[in-house]
Amino acid sequence: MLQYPNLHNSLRTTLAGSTVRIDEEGASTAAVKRWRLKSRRAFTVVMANEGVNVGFNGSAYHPTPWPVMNVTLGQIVIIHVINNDTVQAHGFQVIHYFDSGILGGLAPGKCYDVKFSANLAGSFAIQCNISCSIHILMQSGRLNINP
Ligand SMILES: [Cu+2]
Repeated sequence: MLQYPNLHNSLRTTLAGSTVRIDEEGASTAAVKRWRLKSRRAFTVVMANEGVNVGFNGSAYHPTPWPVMNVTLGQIVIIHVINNDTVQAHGFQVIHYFDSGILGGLAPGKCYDVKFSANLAGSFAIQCNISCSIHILMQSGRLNINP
């Protein structure tokens, strides 16, 4: 039974305007359910060998580290990786969180979503982990997980 309809509507409004996700947690019974709110941070990394995005999001034209992604401990992190290079594959690896990298690299024109829960604070390198002609421009990405 809904005892606090105004509170409920307020929560609905809050949820509708944000990017939180609700995860069911633990055992539930007919009477009691526990919910945990997890917020998300989404980023896009474009890999390219021409135009404004050369490297990772134009890392060719920026001082390192680049790009820098800042999140808060406990958030769900989604990195949309897009390879706009028309001729070659590029790698994408996040130290600790995605050590394997995209297997075989990401082929030209392809996309890949890297998703994980930020459960360890620190600063983690993001880099290309396969051989490519602009490899040196793709070694200085950063993911900062802040407490
Ligand atoms: Cu490379």
